[in-house]
Amino acid sequence: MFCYQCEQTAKGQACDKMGVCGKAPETSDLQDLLVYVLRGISVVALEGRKVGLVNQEADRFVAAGLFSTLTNVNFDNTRFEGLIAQALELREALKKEVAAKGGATEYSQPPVNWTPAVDVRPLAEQAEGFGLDRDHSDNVDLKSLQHLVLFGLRGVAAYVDHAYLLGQEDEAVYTGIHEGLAAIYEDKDLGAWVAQTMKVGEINLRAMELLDAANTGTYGHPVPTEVPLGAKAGKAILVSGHDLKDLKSILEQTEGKGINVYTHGEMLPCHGYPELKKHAHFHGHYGTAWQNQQKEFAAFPGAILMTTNCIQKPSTYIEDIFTTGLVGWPGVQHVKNGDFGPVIEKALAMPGFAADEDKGSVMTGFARNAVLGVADKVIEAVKGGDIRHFFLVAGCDGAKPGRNYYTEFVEKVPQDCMVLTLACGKFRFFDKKLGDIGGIPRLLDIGQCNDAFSAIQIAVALAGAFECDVNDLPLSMVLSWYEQKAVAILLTLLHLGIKGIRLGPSLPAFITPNILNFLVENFDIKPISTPDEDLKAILG
Ligand code: FS2
Ligand code: SF4
Repeated sequence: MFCYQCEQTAKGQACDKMGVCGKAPETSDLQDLLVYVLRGISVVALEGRKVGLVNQEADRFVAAGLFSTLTNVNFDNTRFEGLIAQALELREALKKEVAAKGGATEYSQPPVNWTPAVDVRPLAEQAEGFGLDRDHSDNVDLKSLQHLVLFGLRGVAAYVDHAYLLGQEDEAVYTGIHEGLAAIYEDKDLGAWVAQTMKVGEINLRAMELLDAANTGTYGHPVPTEVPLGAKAGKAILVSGHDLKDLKSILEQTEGKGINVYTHGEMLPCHGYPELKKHAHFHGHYGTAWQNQQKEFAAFPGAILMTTNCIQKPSTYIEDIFTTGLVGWPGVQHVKNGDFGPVIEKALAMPGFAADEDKGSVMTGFARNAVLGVADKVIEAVKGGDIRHFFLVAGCDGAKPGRNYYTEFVEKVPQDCMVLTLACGKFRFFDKKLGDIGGIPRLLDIGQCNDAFSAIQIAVALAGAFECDVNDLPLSMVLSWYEQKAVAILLTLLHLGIKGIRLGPSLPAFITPNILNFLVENFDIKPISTPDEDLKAILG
């Protein structure tokens, strides 16, 4: 195995024996093989487009397949074997369709022609030769950009898949994914690869826009909402991951059954959506970020549903946790999306909370509509000097040390500055009482990592109001990354020309010193230092 796609990669270099996330070598190899076959599908899909053929099933499959390989989504080899078999079938069918339309009949790109050897060796063994360390090029900088594209596309694919499940798609995004996957079979120089990374940022912006339309179009625009952190006596279901549709199904299917539904991790902002919050038994939020789940899930007295990343190895609660959609862990019961009977039965059989627990509350629901609804007030406060600066402290949480920076940073942000946040990194400070400026809360939770589009819209609208460039706003971005959605978001911010981003807790292992220099020179990206130094540098 060779995997270096996330922030916690072994020794800051690569996981080559066992994933720090718990990914077994065979799983990693199968994921690489799946991506290899997906590249083949993408090559054929692009050939198809030349003759007017678009196969939606193949497009959607490539996105779902890529999302499956994102960090902490699926650890189940059987599922990957199934996906690879499905990918091979789709690829062959697509080749025939393209040929029938008068397109290519032969391909030189190896993944279009690869088939498993007909022998007794398990697929996982045959998958060994497809690791990213053997990838593409002897030029480490080219390789770095190629992997930046691939990992960014994994993030894009996550947004695409979420949006598709709620009926939002754009063929141009699928075409962009195919182009990114097929690009390694073209003769591109460094400049062309840089352009390809920006293209990933561009299609990701569209993918995030689709997801925003999907979520707000289906469940309404989030409104500021107080969310209890304690529990209500009674049976309980905990929903984690990011998927709003799964949560809605759970809420509908538990209606009148005496079960209270709780969110975990990135599901917290779901409490702000009118069509979700209207369910009286949608009680509150339990626990913190993904990396604390082993402790938090073990103490939860009800059933747990994992709708997307980030799943970790279940311990004592293995019988109480369920996966759905693309998530998988060997030995964990997997239920089809929307088919949550087993989860409900489990919750009813479990003790639930014996008594009410009051642990205070937090606010969420400050997505673009809510924030822009008070834009006049905000602009006035900036012009009047009451708000000096905005900080977007956003991104992933994670287990590695160094992330206390973000807690300390928010604690030290001066009283006349606002903190906007999104994604699971907020659990480092989400329950801090930061007060308000003229009635506007100083800490505004925009939503999940999936809501980065909302933050971008807020920034763009503020720039419009102040008639300046986003880079000239009194706004600084202090981001934390862990997995590949963060990579996609970063590429979108760069595509939009955003400069001066501070990134931590450590820089990606797949970025070479030359590529880092390029990013520093062109986008003024900075690694985080200490909260004091960074605040001093920003506020001058
Ligand atoms: Fe957090 Fe994990 Fe949201 Fe990332 S729950 S780090 O993969 O998707 O953000
Ligand atoms: Fe290692 Fe991260 Fe890859 Fe898991 S996803 S194997 S922790 S680099």
